[in-house]
This record gives sequence, C-alpha cells and structure tokens, in this order.
Amino acid sequence: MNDRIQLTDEVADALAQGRPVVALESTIISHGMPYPRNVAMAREVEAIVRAQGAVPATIAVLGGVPRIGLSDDDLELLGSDPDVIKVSVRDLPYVVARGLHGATTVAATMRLASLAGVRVFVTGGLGGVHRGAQQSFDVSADLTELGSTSVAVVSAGVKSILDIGLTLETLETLGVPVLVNGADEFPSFYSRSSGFAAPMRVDGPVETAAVLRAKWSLGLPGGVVIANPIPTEDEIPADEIGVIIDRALGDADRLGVTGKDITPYLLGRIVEITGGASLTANIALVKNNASFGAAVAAAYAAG
Ligand code: PSU
Ligand code: MN
Repeated sequence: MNDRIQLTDEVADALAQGRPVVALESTIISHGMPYPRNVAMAREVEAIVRAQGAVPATIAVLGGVPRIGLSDDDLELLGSDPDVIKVSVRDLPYVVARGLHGATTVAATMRLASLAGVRVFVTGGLGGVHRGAQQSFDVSADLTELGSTSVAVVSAGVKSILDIGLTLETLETLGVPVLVNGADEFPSFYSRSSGFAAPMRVDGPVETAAVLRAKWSLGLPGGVVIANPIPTEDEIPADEIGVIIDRALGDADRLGVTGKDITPYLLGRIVEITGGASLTANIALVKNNASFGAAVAAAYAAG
C-alpha cells in the first residue's frame, strides 16, 4: 500500500476482510452543488451506502494528504471552503506538494481508489468530450482514466453539456465497457433518454458484478462505465432540460469560461436557470446511484 495515502481504519479493515467498499468523489461536493445542500447530499449518500451493508469511502486531498474515507467535519470543509481546488489527475502532485485542499474529480478519485484497492465508485455524472471539442480539444481526463484504471464507475450517464455521441465513441476507442442498468437507452443524467442506444444492457447488481469480474479476471485492465438511469419520478424530460443547457452553454461562451471552470460553471448556471429543479434531480440520481453501487460492490465482493 502507498504510504502517502491515508485510509480510515473502517475502510482499511473492510478492504483487508474483503467486505464491500464504495468510493465517492468530492468535486461533486465542492464544485458540483451549492452549500449547504452539497454537504447534506454527501452525508446522505454515505448513509445510503452504509444502509446497504457497504463502507463508504469519500475521497479528497486535505492539507496535501490524499484521504480515503472522511469525517463529517471533512465533508463540511469540502462543501463550504471556497479555496478547495478542483483536482484532476494532473493536479494531484501540486496540491500534495503544497499541502492544499483538493476536491477530486472522477479521474482523480478513480486513481486514488485504485491505489487504495477500491474497485467500485459512485458519482452523479461523468466528464467527457465537450461540445465543440473539435476546436477546443476539451476532452475530460475522466475518459483517459477510464481507459487505464481498473475501477467501475456508477453514474447516471453524461449530461448533454457534453457531446454524448463523441463521448461514447471515445469510450469505445479506449476499450471501456459501457453498461446500462435496466434500460435499452443510454441515459443523459437528468433524463432517462439520450437518443443513443445502450452499448450493453445489464439488469441488476449481480449481472453487473459478473461483467467486472470477467473483465478483470481476463487480465483486461481499465474502467467500466455503469450507467444507472435516473428514476422516472425524478427525471427532467430531455427536451425541457435541453433548452436550458443550450442557454447555459451560450452564457459560458459569452463570458469566455473554458477549461476546468466550464463544468462547474454550467452546473451552477443550470441550477440558477431551473430555480433549483436541476439540483433536486441531481441529488435524487446520486442517491439512486449510491444504492445501486453499494449493491454492485456487495455482489462483486461476494463473487
Ligand atoms: N458532471 C456532473 N457533475 C459533476 C461533474 C461532472 O454532472 O460534479 C464533475 C466530476 O467531478 C467530473 C468533473 O469528474 O466534473 C469533470 O470535469 P472536467 O470536465 O473538467 O474534466
Ligand atoms: Mn476539460
């Protein structure tokens, strides 16, 4: 085990005993949702994971130390301190060297989870190929990481702030299985539909865990995307949210927002335009993913 990475006793014990552990990211807390609902969400998601018999391991860098498993006070700090940096893989050395606080993206959380031996990770939405990437070259490092790091990521698909078609093509190129739980269409975060078929369908945690086991036991390293559609009662129809996303993208363009700031800007702007409705949907889908991800981790551990 890497001695620069700090695990809580609870997480270390669960891993040593082969009990299910679920990694959770922190960019969603610090840069994905407003305070204080972000902190409440983070605590509720941990409680959902526990209620399913798995151990939650929220991951972040605090005072320069990569941490696997956080306290309630740590979650409060991540949710409320405006100086917490958004940390993708390329940022890890800098925040560690300088002793800074960092909230980890999907890419950085996957890498730290993998270094700690955690195989299942739950979030809301993945990064991907941004619209207009043909010009901007803006492709999230989440995709690169999925291509090489052996962690399964449960999400509600990708938002149409991204180019969903190009994101799916890139995942295919990188050799990443894209599973959709219980549906024939790939979901687009707020909506169950996206216009793109599910590359591979699975029904339930046992079938999902079997794919993970098959991949890694074959000696095929790399991540797996597990797309878990938002529940019908919580979804915002694609045509309704589509107009709002287009407006947010237009605002970002006018303000010249680019690079690592674009995703947090768009998420915040969409919450503003929808008067909070998108936040309610976002929280509902993360909780749904936590429940499914804990069941996948349990099925994988039972394997
Ligand atoms: N999509 C969401 N909510 C989020 C993110 C993406 O719906 O909070 C965050 C995740 O942490 C993801 C990151 O890894 O944004 C991607 O950022 P970028 O596009 O800069 O790689
Ligand atoms: Mn980017």
